[in-house]
Amino acid sequence: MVRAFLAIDLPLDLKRELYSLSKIPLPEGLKGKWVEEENYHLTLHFFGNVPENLVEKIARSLQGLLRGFTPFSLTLNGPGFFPERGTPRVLWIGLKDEAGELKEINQKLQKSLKRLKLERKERFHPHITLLRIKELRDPEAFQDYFRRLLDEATRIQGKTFLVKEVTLFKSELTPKGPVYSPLKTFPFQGDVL
Ligand code: 2AM
Repeated sequence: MVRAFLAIDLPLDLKRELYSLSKIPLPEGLKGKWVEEENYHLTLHFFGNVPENLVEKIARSLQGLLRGFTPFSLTLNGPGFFPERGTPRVLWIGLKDEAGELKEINQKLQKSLKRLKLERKERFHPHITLLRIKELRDPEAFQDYFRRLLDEATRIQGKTFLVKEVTLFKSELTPKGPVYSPLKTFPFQGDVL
């Protein structure tokens, strides 16, 4: 079995900037794990554990659905968290998909998942996970922390980056954290403007 997900990897300088947000100290009563700098990505779909022979099928289908896309840019938006109600579990930075390319990829992906009889996801909210919250004992301290994060993130909000490819990753869970390695990369066609 392979734990697989489809994602957009990010430029190194952007990863460095995102990681700088991790320097804000977590308040007492908020315990979490900041995503490792090299691991930031924008998940397009999490396949979960799939048999090896299905990975090849998925890759062929992705090749087909991603054909025709040309490089496009995305813009960093502000931070947010999931779930919106109740105890926050995941803290992230959102993305503006101004040209609607992510939406289009997602629509094609959902059709392809249906054809492959794989589980689909109704809602797609483009984000880059920053912190996975393990324990939150003081909601007010979280609000303060989040306000500080909103403030700090204005530095990087509005930054754009070019998406030139999409990658099918393998995720291996180790005691030191997840290790992501590319299984297959799908470069977009055409010249970069
Ligand atoms: P995330 O973008 O919200 O962090 C690799 O593990 C990626 O797949 C993670 O970044 C995570 O999404 C997503 N992922 C991991 N486990 C998942 C699950 N059980 N359901 C949905 N997505 C998951």
